[in-house]
Amino acid sequence: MTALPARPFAFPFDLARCALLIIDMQRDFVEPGGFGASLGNDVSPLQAIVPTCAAVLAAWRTAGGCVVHTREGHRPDLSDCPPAKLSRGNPSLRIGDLGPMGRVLVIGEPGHAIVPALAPMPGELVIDKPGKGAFYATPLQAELQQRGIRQLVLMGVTTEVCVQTTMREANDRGYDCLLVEDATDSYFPAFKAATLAMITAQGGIVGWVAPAAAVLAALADPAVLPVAKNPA
Ligand code: TIU
Repeated sequence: MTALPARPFAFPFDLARCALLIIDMQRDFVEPGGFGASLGNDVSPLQAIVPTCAAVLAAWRTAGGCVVHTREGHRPDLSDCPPAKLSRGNPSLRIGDLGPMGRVLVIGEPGHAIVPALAPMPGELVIDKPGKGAFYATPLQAELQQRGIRQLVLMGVTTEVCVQTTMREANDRGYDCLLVEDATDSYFPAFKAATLAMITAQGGIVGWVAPAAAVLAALADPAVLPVAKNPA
Protein backbone atom coordinates (compact mmCIF):
# COMPACT_ATOMS: atom_id res chain seq x y z
CA MET A 1 0.00 0.00 0.00
CA THR A 2 1.26 3.46 -0.84
CA ALA A 3 -0.25 6.96 -0.87
CA LEU A 4 -0.37 8.04 -4.52
CA PRO A 5 -0.46 11.86 -4.79
CA ALA A 6 -3.75 12.72 -6.50
CA ARG A 7 -6.67 15.13 -6.53
CA PRO A 8 -8.69 15.79 -4.42
CA PHE A 9 -6.43 13.91 -1.96
CA ALA A 10 -3.95 10.99 -1.92
CA PHE A 11 -5.17 7.70 -3.41
CA PRO A 12 -4.53 4.69 -1.09
CA PHE A 13 -2.94 2.59 -3.83
CA ASP A 14 -2.95 -1.20 -3.23
CA LEU A 15 -1.56 -2.87 -6.36
CA ALA A 16 -2.64 -6.35 -5.32
CA ARG A 17 -6.28 -5.18 -5.24
CA CYS A 18 -6.07 -2.76 -8.17
CA ALA A 19 -6.65 -3.31 -11.90
CA LEU A 20 -5.39 -1.11 -14.71
CA LEU A 21 -8.51 -0.58 -16.86
CA ILE A 22 -7.72 0.65 -20.38
CA ILE A 23 -10.84 1.88 -22.11
CA ASP A 24 -11.39 1.49 -25.87
CA MET A 25 -7.91 2.34 -27.21
CA GLN A 26 -9.12 0.96 -30.53
CA ARG A 27 -8.18 1.93 -34.05
CA ASP A 28 -11.85 2.92 -34.59
CA PHE A 29 -11.45 5.81 -32.14
CA VAL A 30 -7.77 6.68 -32.47
CA GLU A 31 -7.01 6.36 -36.20
CA PRO A 32 -8.44 8.15 -39.25
CA GLY A 33 -11.17 6.27 -41.10
CA GLY A 34 -12.87 4.80 -38.03
CA PHE A 35 -15.96 5.45 -35.97
CA GLY A 36 -14.61 8.57 -34.21
CA ALA A 37 -13.62 10.17 -37.48
CA SER A 38 -16.95 9.19 -39.09
CA LEU A 39 -18.69 11.27 -36.42
CA GLY A 40 -16.76 14.30 -37.69
CA ASN A 41 -13.97 14.30 -35.11
CA ASP A 42 -10.24 15.01 -35.42
CA VAL A 43 -8.65 11.89 -33.95
CA SER A 44 -5.07 13.21 -33.69
CA PRO A 45 -5.31 14.37 -30.02
CA LEU A 46 -6.30 10.84 -29.06
CA GLN A 47 -3.28 9.38 -30.85
CA ALA A 48 -1.04 11.63 -28.76
CA ILE A 49 -1.80 9.79 -25.49
CA VAL A 50 -0.71 6.37 -26.80
CA PRO A 51 2.94 6.67 -25.57
CA THR A 52 1.78 7.74 -22.09
CA CYS A 53 -0.66 4.84 -21.92
CA ALA A 54 2.11 2.50 -23.10
CA ALA A 55 4.50 3.71 -20.38
CA VAL A 56 1.96 3.09 -17.61
CA LEU A 57 0.99 -0.27 -19.11
CA ALA A 58 4.64 -1.38 -19.29
CA ALA A 59 5.30 -0.42 -15.66
CA TRP A 60 2.08 -2.10 -14.54
CA ARG A 61 3.05 -5.31 -16.30
CA THR A 62 6.52 -5.19 -14.74
CA ALA A 63 4.96 -4.81 -11.31
CA GLY A 64 2.73 -7.82 -11.99
CA GLY A 65 -0.60 -6.01 -11.67
CA CYS A 66 -3.94 -7.01 -13.18
CA VAL A 67 -4.57 -5.51 -16.62
CA VAL A 68 -7.99 -5.19 -18.26
CA HIS A 69 -8.65 -3.86 -21.78
CA THR A 70 -12.08 -2.92 -23.11
CA ARG A 71 -13.34 -2.65 -26.67
CA GLU A 72 -16.57 -1.03 -27.80
CA GLY A 73 -18.20 -2.95 -30.63
CA HIS A 74 -21.08 -5.03 -31.89
CA ARG A 75 -21.82 -8.46 -33.24
CA PRO A 76 -21.72 -8.69 -37.04
CA ASP A 77 -25.54 -8.89 -37.16
CA LEU A 78 -25.74 -5.77 -34.93
CA SER A 79 -28.28 -7.54 -32.72
CA ASP A 80 -26.62 -5.99 -29.66
CA CYS A 81 -26.77 -2.45 -31.05
CA PRO A 82 -29.82 -0.50 -29.90
CA PRO A 83 -31.70 1.22 -32.75
CA ALA A 84 -31.10 4.60 -31.14
CA LYS A 85 -27.32 4.09 -31.22
CA LEU A 86 -27.46 2.94 -34.84
CA SER A 87 -29.57 5.79 -36.15
CA ARG A 88 -28.50 8.76 -34.05
CA GLY A 89 -26.55 11.63 -35.58
CA ASN A 90 -25.52 12.00 -39.19
CA PRO A 91 -22.23 10.12 -39.46
CA SER A 92 -20.44 9.65 -42.76
CA LEU A 93 -20.32 5.95 -41.91
CA ARG A 94 -22.82 4.22 -39.64
CA ILE A 95 -22.02 1.37 -37.27
CA GLY A 96 -21.74 -1.76 -39.42
CA ASP A 97 -20.94 0.11 -42.65
CA LEU A 98 -17.80 -0.84 -44.55
CA GLY A 99 -15.04 1.74 -44.07
CA PRO A 100 -11.27 1.86 -44.63
CA MET A 101 -10.71 -0.32 -41.51
CA GLY A 102 -13.49 -2.81 -42.19
CA ARG A 103 -17.02 -2.64 -40.83
CA VAL A 104 -17.30 0.22 -38.36
CA LEU A 105 -17.36 -0.82 -34.68
CA VAL A 106 -17.96 -4.50 -35.48
CA ILE A 107 -16.18 -7.18 -33.43
CA GLY A 108 -13.28 -8.77 -35.27
CA GLU A 109 -12.87 -6.04 -37.90
CA PRO A 110 -9.48 -4.26 -38.21
CA GLY A 111 -10.86 -1.00 -36.79
CA HIS A 112 -12.21 -2.79 -33.72
CA ALA A 113 -8.71 -3.86 -32.68
CA ILE A 114 -6.73 -2.17 -29.94
CA VAL A 115 -3.87 -0.06 -31.34
CA PRO A 116 -0.69 -2.17 -31.71
CA ALA A 117 1.30 -0.20 -29.09
CA LEU A 118 -1.24 -1.21 -26.43
CA ALA A 119 -2.12 -4.68 -27.69
CA PRO A 120 -3.26 -7.06 -24.93
CA MET A 121 -0.82 -9.74 -23.83
CA PRO A 122 -1.81 -13.35 -23.12
CA GLY A 123 -3.46 -13.60 -19.70
CA GLU A 124 -4.81 -10.05 -19.76
CA LEU A 125 -8.56 -9.65 -19.65
CA VAL A 126 -10.27 -8.22 -22.76
CA ILE A 127 -13.87 -7.10 -22.28
CA ASP A 128 -16.08 -6.51 -25.32
CA LYS A 129 -18.88 -4.09 -24.57
CA PRO A 130 -21.86 -2.94 -26.62
CA GLY A 131 -22.34 0.30 -24.70
CA LYS A 132 -20.32 3.17 -23.35
CA GLY A 133 -19.96 1.75 -19.84
CA ALA A 134 -17.75 -1.33 -19.39
CA PHE A 135 -20.07 -2.91 -16.79
CA TYR A 136 -23.27 -2.88 -18.88
CA ALA A 137 -23.95 -6.25 -20.55
CA THR A 138 -20.43 -7.58 -19.86
CA PRO A 139 -18.77 -10.00 -17.39
CA LEU A 140 -16.49 -7.26 -16.01
CA GLN A 141 -17.97 -7.15 -12.49
CA ALA A 142 -17.73 -10.93 -12.09
CA GLU A 143 -14.17 -11.02 -13.45
CA LEU A 144 -13.00 -8.26 -11.08
CA GLN A 145 -14.68 -9.87 -8.08
CA GLN A 146 -13.07 -13.22 -8.91
CA ARG A 147 -9.64 -11.52 -8.83
CA GLY A 148 -10.31 -9.65 -5.56
CA ILE A 149 -10.05 -6.26 -7.25
CA ARG A 150 -11.31 -3.25 -5.25
CA GLN A 151 -9.60 -0.36 -7.04
CA LEU A 152 -9.32 0.72 -10.68
CA VAL A 153 -6.77 2.96 -12.39
CA LEU A 154 -8.34 4.10 -15.65
CA MET A 155 -6.85 5.27 -18.95
CA GLY A 156 -8.27 5.51 -22.48
CA VAL A 157 -10.85 7.26 -24.62
CA THR A 158 -12.96 9.24 -24.70
CA THR A 159 -12.78 10.97 -21.36
CA GLU A 160 -16.38 12.14 -21.10
CA VAL A 161 -18.03 9.22 -22.92
CA CYS A 162 -16.76 5.69 -22.28
CA VAL A 163 -14.20 6.53 -19.60
CA GLN A 164 -16.50 8.65 -17.47
CA THR A 165 -19.48 6.30 -17.92
CA THR A 166 -17.34 3.35 -16.81
CA MET A 167 -15.87 5.27 -13.88
CA ARG A 168 -19.34 6.19 -12.66
CA GLU A 169 -20.55 2.59 -13.05
CA ALA A 170 -17.50 1.39 -11.08
CA ASN A 171 -17.89 4.02 -8.37
CA ASP A 172 -21.49 2.93 -7.79
CA ARG A 173 -20.27 -0.67 -7.48
CA GLY A 174 -17.85 0.30 -4.70
CA TYR A 175 -14.54 0.52 -6.56
CA ASP A 176 -12.08 3.28 -5.73
CA CYS A 177 -11.27 4.78 -9.13
CA LEU A 178 -8.37 6.94 -10.29
CA LEU A 179 -8.25 8.45 -13.77
CA VAL A 180 -4.79 9.07 -15.28
CA GLU A 181 -5.33 12.57 -16.63
CA ASP A 182 -2.64 12.59 -19.34
CA ALA A 183 -3.51 9.05 -20.46
CA THR A 184 -7.07 9.95 -21.45
CA ASP A 185 -8.43 12.36 -24.03
CA SER A 186 -11.52 13.63 -25.74
CA TYR A 187 -12.35 15.00 -29.17
CA PHE A 188 -13.49 18.08 -27.18
CA PRO A 189 -10.84 19.63 -24.85
CA ALA A 190 -13.50 21.45 -22.83
CA PHE A 191 -15.34 18.18 -22.18
CA LYS A 192 -12.14 16.55 -20.90
CA ALA A 193 -11.48 19.47 -18.56
CA ALA A 194 -15.07 19.42 -17.31
CA THR A 195 -14.91 15.67 -16.71
CA LEU A 196 -11.73 15.92 -14.64
CA ALA A 197 -13.30 18.74 -12.63
CA MET A 198 -16.59 16.95 -12.01
CA ILE A 199 -14.91 13.67 -11.00
CA THR A 200 -12.87 15.35 -8.29
CA ALA A 201 -15.45 17.92 -7.12
CA GLN A 202 -17.36 17.48 -3.88
CA GLY A 203 -14.50 15.62 -2.21
CA GLY A 204 -14.01 13.15 -5.08
CA ILE A 205 -17.67 12.41 -5.81
CA VAL A 206 -16.65 9.98 -8.58
CA GLY A 207 -13.01 9.38 -7.69
CA TRP A 208 -9.44 10.59 -8.05
CA VAL A 209 -7.32 12.13 -10.81
CA ALA A 210 -3.51 12.01 -11.10
CA PRO A 211 -0.85 12.36 -13.81
CA ALA A 212 0.92 9.31 -15.24
CA ALA A 213 4.13 10.40 -13.51
CA ALA A 214 2.47 9.92 -10.13
CA VAL A 215 1.27 6.43 -11.08
CA LEU A 216 4.73 5.51 -12.39
CA ALA A 217 6.35 6.79 -9.18
CA ALA A 218 3.92 4.76 -7.08
CA LEU A 219 4.68 1.64 -9.12
CA ALA A 220 8.39 2.23 -8.45
CA ASP A 221 7.79 2.67 -4.71
CA PRO A 222 9.40 -0.23 -2.77
CA ALA A 223 6.20 -0.36 -0.69
CA VAL A 224 4.44 -1.60 -3.85
CA LEU A 225 5.92 -5.07 -4.15
CA PRO A 226 5.44 -7.08 -7.33
CA VAL A 227 2.05 -8.69 -6.87
CA ALA A 228 3.44 -12.21 -7.07
CA LYS A 229 5.69 -11.46 -4.07
CA ASN A 230 2.94 -10.03 -1.91
CA PRO A 231 1.78 -12.23 0.95
CA ALA A 232 -1.54 -13.89 0.10
N1 TIU B 1 -15.16 4.78 -26.37
C1 TIU B 1 -15.93 5.86 -26.50
O1 TIU B 1 -15.76 6.85 -25.83
N2 TIU B 1 -16.92 5.80 -27.47
C2 TIU B 1 -17.44 6.89 -28.12
O2 TIU B 1 -18.32 6.76 -28.96
N3 TIU B 1 -16.89 8.10 -27.80
C3 TIU B 1 -17.15 9.31 -28.37
O3 TIU B 1 -16.66 10.30 -27.87
N4 TIU B 1 -17.91 9.36 -29.47
